[in-house]
Formats: sequence, structure tokens, C-alpha cells
Amino acid sequence: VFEYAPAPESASIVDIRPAYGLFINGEWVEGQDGRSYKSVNPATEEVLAEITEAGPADVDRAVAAARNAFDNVWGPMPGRERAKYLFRIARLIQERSRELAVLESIDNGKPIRESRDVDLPLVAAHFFYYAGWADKLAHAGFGPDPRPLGVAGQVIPWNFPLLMLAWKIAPALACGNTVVLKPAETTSLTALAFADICRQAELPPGVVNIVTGAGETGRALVGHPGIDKVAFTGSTEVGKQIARMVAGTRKRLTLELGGKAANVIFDDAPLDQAVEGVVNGIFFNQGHVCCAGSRLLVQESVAEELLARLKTRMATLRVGDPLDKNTDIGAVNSAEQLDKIRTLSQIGEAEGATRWSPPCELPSRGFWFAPTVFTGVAQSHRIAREEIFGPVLSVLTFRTPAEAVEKANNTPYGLSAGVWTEKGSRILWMAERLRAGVVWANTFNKFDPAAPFGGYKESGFGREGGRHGLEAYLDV
Ligand code: TXE
Repeated sequence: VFEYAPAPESASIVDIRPAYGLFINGEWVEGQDGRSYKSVNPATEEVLAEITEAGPADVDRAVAAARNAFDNVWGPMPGRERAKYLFRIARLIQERSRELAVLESIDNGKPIRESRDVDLPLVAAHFFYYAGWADKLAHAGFGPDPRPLGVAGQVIPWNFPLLMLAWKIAPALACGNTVVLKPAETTSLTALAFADICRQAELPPGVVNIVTGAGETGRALVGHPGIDKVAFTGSTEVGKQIARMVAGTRKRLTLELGGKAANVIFDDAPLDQAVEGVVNGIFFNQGHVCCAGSRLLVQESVAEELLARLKTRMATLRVGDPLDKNTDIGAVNSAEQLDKIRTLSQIGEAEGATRWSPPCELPSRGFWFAPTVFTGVAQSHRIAREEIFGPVLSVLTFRTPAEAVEKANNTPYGLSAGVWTEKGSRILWMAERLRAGVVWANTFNKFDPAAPFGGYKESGFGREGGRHGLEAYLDV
């Protein structure tokens, strides 16, 4: 059993322990090969904690615990009983939401306003929503006797650490599956805090297991013969590797991968409202959003006016301390991601696009990138084709609705899109033609646990959220 050192005296609302073990079978345990890595605060580069790196033997233990819990406790438990635990978890998340929001902002770099007002309310909402389904699965239209799949291996990214955990764990548990979840290596802390919440909720041991580590741990989990389902959110590249690993096995798979969404603005759109939508679309969460509106498609007749207003608005965005309630753009999550954003932005300039950022003083330590817009972007430019996953907007123009659709769909991805127009008929016309899992009309980046979310094309397959999200965890 992993022994905790006491929390340092400086610990305030959040209790970050100096070192964390793995959460297996309801207990904190040491990793079997003694390896660990450091978790860093991206806003200061300070080391936050030492995190255990799970090896294959640890993954093995976690899967065995999940199997045992599935066979003997959670699988046979009536849905109404499972619901009680999920409601309890949801309430505990609400009670501890202030602490969890601060922890998320420290570990991930996102502004506290977002973790407090967006991430945490949505995390709780997902557990409430799926708790409500747990005793109603026989009435969900899947047939009279839907069954859980068994043990789910879940791998999540660093951009919405606790929210992605909720998207994965809540529906899996509601349906009667047990899980082994691996958070991203740069953002493990809220998943580990969630393990504490499972204990507080007296969730039976083994129903939720958290194994920390990087790609190697993820591979060990995905490739483990004892799991029945793999759920992954992350890069398209790793998603394809996982699809290859899972091919030829009995495992079910859902993938939620990258995006390059078009935010399409017509000349009749209310421009100030559209500017807010563009800002929210690309600068929310530093642009570390798979469904970010990273390509702005604006109708030629209003392009100049819209860009002028956008630049004025961008100049008001505050970049800095994630824990400051006035901050709009926090820290980039890691040095690697910052490097990727810088490289693609340099490529954008080299390919001939025009780069602009408002004057902006960035802190000397930590990982920062100023809000950036590229104009004069051609569809062939890499910044128009590749996911940058940072606060970088590429602007293209169009003349007709048909041209807007053609350009919006000219991407291997298909996760989301936005349409701004006063004409309801045009919204419907566009929504029918855009090849994207979500189309927002006169808004952007709006999420609801009752709405299915997921991609077309290389953005992956399967849906999370809503009744559709249950399908990924049931046999019927
Ligand atoms: O992703 P990875 P990275 C995109 C975004 C970003 C790029 C790279 O463009 O710049 O991906 O980010 C685990 N088997 N998105 O490198 O590697 C890993 O430990 C099993 C979009 O962080 O895909 C982490 O837990 N697991 C995206 C998770 O996969 C493996 C969110 C995601 O990391 C693995 C994040 C392997 N072989 C990045 N290799 C979105 N869709 O929202 C890594 N992992």
C-alpha cells in the first residue's frame, strides 16, 4: 500500500500530495517497477508532484480488479443501486467543485473562470445525467435486456482532464461496466482526486481503477487481453495506432480524435455576436479543444469589418495567471504543445499568410502563446489543414453558401462546425451539408450531457453523451 507523506504546509484549498500511487481495487498502491514522472504546473514550470508510472504488471492488476468487480459486484447489481453511487459521486463533485476547479487550473493551465464555470458544472452534470439512465436502460429503446460489455480500458487527453474522465466513466458505470482509466501524463491530478471521490462515495473496490503513465502505459492498457472495450480521446495519429491494435480482437472501440472546424459567418450575421463566437470558438481553453473553430470562413462582403472588430476584441483578452479570475487565456499545457504551436505558426508565415497578435506581455516563466490570427490563408496552407491545438485562428473567405460548404468540408476531419446567419432556412441548408458531428448555429463550443458528441471522417467514430453515448457500453 502506498504511504502518503503529509501535505505541505503551503497547501491551501487544494491538497496536492508530494507523490501519488496508483488507484487499484479501491486502494492506493505502489507501481511494481518503481518508476515515476513529474507533473509540472505549466504556468510556472514548478514541479507539482511525483506521479507513479504504471507498467504492464500494474495494468494487469488493475484489469484483474476491474474484472473481479464486474463479475461479482457491479455487473450483477441492479441499475437502481448503481444509480445511487453515481448520484453520490455527482453530488460529491458539486461539493468539492471549488477545490477541483483550482486543481484543474493549476495542473492544466486553463483559466479558473473556465474550470469553475464550464468544466466542473459539466463534470457533475454528466454524472447526474448518466445516473438517471442507470435504472432505465431497458426502456432506452435498445431492446428489453441490454447488457454491459465488461471491463472498459479508457485513455484520455490533457485538454479537459476531469471532463473527459466524466464523459468516459459516467456512461460506462451507468451501463454496468467497470473501468481502468489512464489520464494524460501532463494532467493526472484531477483523475487522482476523482479516485478519492470514489472512496468517499464508497464505490465498491475495483469498479474504477486509475493507472497513471504515458503512451507506454496506454499501449499496455489498450493491448491488454482482459478488456472488452477501448475508449480513446486524443490525437488522430494515436487513434489510428489504437485502431490497428484493436483490429482482430473481440474489443469494441470508440475514438474521438482531432478536428479543424470551420466557423462560417454570413454577411447577415449580427457581427458583434459573431465576433464573440469566434473568440469563444478559438481562444476558449487556449484553443486546446478538439472541436475548436480554428478556421474562420467569413463572407467576403463583411470580411474587412469583421476582422477589424475581431482585432479590437482580441486586444482586450488577458493572457496570464490561470488562477486570476480576470484571465481569458491561460498557459499552454506543455512545452511540447507550445513547440508545436510555434512551429505551425512559423510555417504559416513562411507559406505566405499574414500573422497578427495584439500587443501582449507574456510571463517570463511557463508556457505561453499570445492570441494569434492569420489572414490571407489559402486552403493549401498547413495552418488551414492541420490541427494546431492552440490559440491560433486561420481566416479564409467565401462568396456563396455553396463555396462555404465546399471549403468547410475540405478537411480530413469532421468533428464540429459553426454557422452564423439570421436566416433559419440557411442554417438548416448548411447543417444538412456540413460533414461534422456537431453544427452550432449562432453559437459555438456549447456542450450538454444530453447531446451526443463525436466525429465524422478522421475525427473518429462513436458518440459520447446522450442516449447514443450508452450504445458504446452496451450489448443488446
Ligand atoms: O496526444 P496523444 P498528444 C491532438 C492535438 C495535439 C496532438 C498531440 O493536435 O497537438 O494531438 O497531443 C495516450 N497507446 N489532440 O501527444 O499522444 C497519452 O498518454 C495508447 C487532440 O498529447 O494522442 C494520452 O493519455 N495511448 C485531442 C492520450 O493518449 C497512448 C486531445 C492522448 O495523447 C499512446 C489531445 C499509445 N500508443 C491531443 N500514445 C482531442 N481529440 O481532443 C499516447 N497515448
